[in-house]
Amino acid sequence: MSEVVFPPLSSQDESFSPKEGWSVLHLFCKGTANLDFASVMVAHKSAVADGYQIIPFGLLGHKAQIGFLALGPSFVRLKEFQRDLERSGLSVVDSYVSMTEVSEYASGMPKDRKEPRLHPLLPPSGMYNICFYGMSKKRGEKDNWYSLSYEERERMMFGHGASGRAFAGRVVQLVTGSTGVDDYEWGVTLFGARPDDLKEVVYTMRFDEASALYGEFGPFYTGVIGDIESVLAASF
Ligand code: 76R
Repeated sequence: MSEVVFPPLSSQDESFSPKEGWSVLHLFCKGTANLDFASVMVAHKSAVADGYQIIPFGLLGHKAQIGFLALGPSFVRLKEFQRDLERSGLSVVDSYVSMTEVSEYASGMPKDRKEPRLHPLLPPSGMYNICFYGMSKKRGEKDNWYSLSYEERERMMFGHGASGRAFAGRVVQLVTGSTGVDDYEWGVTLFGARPDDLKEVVYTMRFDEASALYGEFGPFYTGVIGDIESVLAASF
């Protein structure tokens, strides 16, 4: 039998980048006794120098101390960023893997509105409160989103978009697709001008048909975004 030869793992190999959009990794970490701030900063700087966006945030509560939203072309480079953080003495206690996408209900949007969905510039200016959670649409015996017609789903998603737009200037959503790659179907990252904007938008949407009947949610993480030095200083 001939031996299978694997290529070296490389972030330049485009087979590890989505054909459309970016790779996304949310990392939720705690500090270990070996935590080295300088080396976390080098990890951050080196990913940014490679053209990746890294958004650091200090997390509130017991689930984790510091979080990073990392996005860019290659899953390999995101993996290396994770490795660099772990070598710096951070322990990853939770995470989420996803990809940017244009929702099928937004596929009719003009190109200039789709482009920022695929390649967003984050965080949105003035919105430094962040929350994250996984979300799926229910596949129950009675309420099964995936057995509805496209027209019915589209009608509900238009309703969802309309109630979302009432939060223009206060909340921006980043919905990244994760069906088949992580535990939920989407990662929902919300950026809010004020912490209560996050609470209000999620509460309001609980009444949208699409969420009231079909929304299923994972654990929530909430934090505050800042530059890497101040987020480290606030977290440890
Ligand atoms: O992209 C667009 O702006 C078009 C309209 C739109 C789509 C297609 C939109 C707008 N969303 C879309 C898709 Mn949303 N969103 C959530 C949550 O649903 C909940 O109950 C809570 C989680 C919030 C708070 C929120 C906010 N949205 C989606 C999808 C993917 C569905 C699919 O593709 O099948 C999910 C899972 C989801 C969840 N949404 C908006 C908002 C807000 C504030 C808007 C206004 C536009 C914006 O700020 O980007």
